[in-house]
Amino acid sequence: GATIYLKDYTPPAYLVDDVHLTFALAPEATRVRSTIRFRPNPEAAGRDFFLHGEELTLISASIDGTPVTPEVTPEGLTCAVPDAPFTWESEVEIAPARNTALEGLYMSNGMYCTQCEAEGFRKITYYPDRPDVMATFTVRVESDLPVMLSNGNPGDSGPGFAEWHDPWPKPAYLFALVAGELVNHPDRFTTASGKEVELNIWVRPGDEDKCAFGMDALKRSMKWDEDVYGREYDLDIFNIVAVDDFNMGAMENKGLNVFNSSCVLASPETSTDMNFERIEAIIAHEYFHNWTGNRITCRDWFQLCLKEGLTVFRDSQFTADMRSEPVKRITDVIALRARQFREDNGPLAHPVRPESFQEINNFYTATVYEKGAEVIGMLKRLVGDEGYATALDLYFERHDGQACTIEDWLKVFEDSTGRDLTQFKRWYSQAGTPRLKVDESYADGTLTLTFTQETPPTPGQPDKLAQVIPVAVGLLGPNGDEVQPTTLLEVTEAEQSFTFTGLAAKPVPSILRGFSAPVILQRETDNAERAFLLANDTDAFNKWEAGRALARDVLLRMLNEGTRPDPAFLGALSSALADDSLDPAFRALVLALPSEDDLAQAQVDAGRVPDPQAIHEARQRMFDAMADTLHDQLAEAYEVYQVPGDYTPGAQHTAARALTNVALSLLSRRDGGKLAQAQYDSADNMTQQLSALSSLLIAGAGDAALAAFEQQWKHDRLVMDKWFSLQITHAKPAEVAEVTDRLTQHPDFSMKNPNRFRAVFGALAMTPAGFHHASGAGYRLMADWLIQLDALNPQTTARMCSAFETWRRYDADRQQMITDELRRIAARPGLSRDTGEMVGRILG
Ligand code: B3K
Ligand code: ZN
Repeated sequence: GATIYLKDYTPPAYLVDDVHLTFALAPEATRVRSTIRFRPNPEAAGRDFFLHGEELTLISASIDGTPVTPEVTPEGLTCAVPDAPFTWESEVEIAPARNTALEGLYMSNGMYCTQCEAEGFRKITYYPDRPDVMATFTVRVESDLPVMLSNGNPGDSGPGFAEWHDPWPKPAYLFALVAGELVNHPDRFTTASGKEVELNIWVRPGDEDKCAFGMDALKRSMKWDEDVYGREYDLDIFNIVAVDDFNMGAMENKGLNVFNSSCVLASPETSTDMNFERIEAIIAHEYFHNWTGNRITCRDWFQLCLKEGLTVFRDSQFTADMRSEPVKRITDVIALRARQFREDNGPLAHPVRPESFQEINNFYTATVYEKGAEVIGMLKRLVGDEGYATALDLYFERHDGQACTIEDWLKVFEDSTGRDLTQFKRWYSQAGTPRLKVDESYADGTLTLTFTQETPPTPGQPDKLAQVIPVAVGLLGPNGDEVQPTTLLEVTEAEQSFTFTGLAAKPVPSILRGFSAPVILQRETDNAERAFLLANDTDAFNKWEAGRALARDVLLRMLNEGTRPDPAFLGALSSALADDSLDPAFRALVLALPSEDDLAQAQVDAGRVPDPQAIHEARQRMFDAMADTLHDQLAEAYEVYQVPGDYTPGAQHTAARALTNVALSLLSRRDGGKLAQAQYDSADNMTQQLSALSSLLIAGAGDAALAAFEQQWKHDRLVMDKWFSLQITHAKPAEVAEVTDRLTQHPDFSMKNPNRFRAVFGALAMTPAGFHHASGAGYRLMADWLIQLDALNPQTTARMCSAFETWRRYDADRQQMITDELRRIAARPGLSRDTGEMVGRILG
């Protein structure tokens, strides 16, 4: 495919004042009529007129009322046009019922819906489909369906039609249309300045009882954005729609957010605590985009992190405020390491602001989103909370209504704080995770910390320059008291020292508190010191981090030296578990061992070739040792932290359930599943039911419960997704591929529904000992199905190719098997650009 470069950006030849669209909906033959007022862009004089358009049948076109015959290619059309303002009209035909790619206008369970970001609008009509062309939209939808929605405020409506007008200029990627037999959960919100806003969550009949939590999360988000960022909502109505067939989580279309139903529908009976927290975060994320994304959008797709990094950062702040700040930070870092560090360490590594792409949908990545958010967190740490608040006010004031770049974003911080961000900007252009080594020396009351930074080469970037790394440090005295509260060091050089003077004794440093920068910290230390920090650190993140490093070290020694589970580690866990002053959620996190994938990467970092089976077994042995050693404490915690009364999804009850369910999973290794069966039988919410089922599977006593679960929930697609996943993640490594294969033959398996496909093949990819089993059966099965899915849905296929991104970690046999499969995919005739680009990059 053709590669597109950031350096080649040119402004659009023609700008759009306004757009009128009429949709005559029909599954096989929808007619779309557009009337678009163009004017030449003075900044791009003399350039040719081009409209994007793909998979459209052009019926007619005219300019200022005179029919024209444009030159049409598979990518779009060109046409001779006046060098003055003119009105373009066209009519095209499209077939939403045949759109299985779920991009553009498509159908899901009889309902029409759209997904336009990044470049889906060109599958709806001919248009300059680029984010720096912003226009007001007026939309008329015609059908006999009862509910017809689009962006903005409602206009006229009557039998067979509905009109919408969006007064805020927007790029085409924020366009949306929904029509179907939907029912709504209504509510209202009054903004700080007294504007009344009508709120709706639209769902399929039968799902009305799963909207209340999402609605409450929406109202809390609206209030929070007013309180914390001074941002009010700007239309008379805000609609959310739940759709079953959706390629990702949700979409921030102006005034009409479209959600994967898994990211909005919630009820205690069908959703786990984790589902509730995720739904709350995604509702907030999409709502926050109204200012960071919609009112201020991106000039081009290379600037994607401008809206995504900032909006992820904002939704993390929101969750931290709604729930527990330390728990949110720890879980964010676990996810960052699992997804973004993994990406940065492999063939798909790319900068937060990529410089080239073939298919932009392949760059909605952990790097753009999560590292993009980390970069903003660092900026905030460097300029301080007030500096950040002032800069954001200036950003909204200066750039409202514009399509912006990272340069615009950084200039706002430079102008409002006076800080030079030239070096900081490298965080946007250099890929890879910096390794930050720290050496310490102590003499005569002075501690010297010497930092050395180095970022390994990544594809296309052999050499890296030093970055500015904010390092939050605190010092603990030998008795555990804090002798130096958290202070921020700014490491700007390849090697740089800092001193702390006037110390009474050699302290224990706590470095990179709060995970103040997305780097890999390398420090010579021992497990006694790690245990000391786990017991004494006042920084919750580093306290957890010490326990995590301890666990990793102990597991690696079991793997590499054949040692038994370390009693000192078990003792440290026991102390943490016994500490009632600690949040139960924190204790649950301490009891969770590093993942198999984490340990594989740790092996690679230590210069070894990971053995997925051995890693799996070491972890199982450690869990067994925990079950034996901590038995009485676990049994007690299981009793003490049971949540009485009705289910509520708040942080406190969630935390208690997290602890009791970790305890249950460990206890179930020794009681044949007795306790888990009791919990299963009495569960009145999905968190308790699913944890019990998972523990029964751990105990090897889950068959009856699995069958009962299926019987109980076979009518509920979202719950059944869990049922599919759980069987794969709990299968024995040698049986994982077989179980996966068997589940694809289940009557409820469908490739057309991305949630179900991910429930099965995402689970396979996330079960390393099974996926990487020496037989190669996991690889083959994955490749077989990705090839089939690509013909229907390139976007979801391409995303799932990242299952193979770690192939270079493994032994020669596995490398051979994986690359054979990747080449088999690549050789497939008619392979999509999306998958072709991913497979090409992974093979390198
Ligand atoms: N902006 C959308 C993602 C669109 C993905 C296109 N492949 C959701 C979000 O980040 O809020
Ligand atoms: Zn987003």
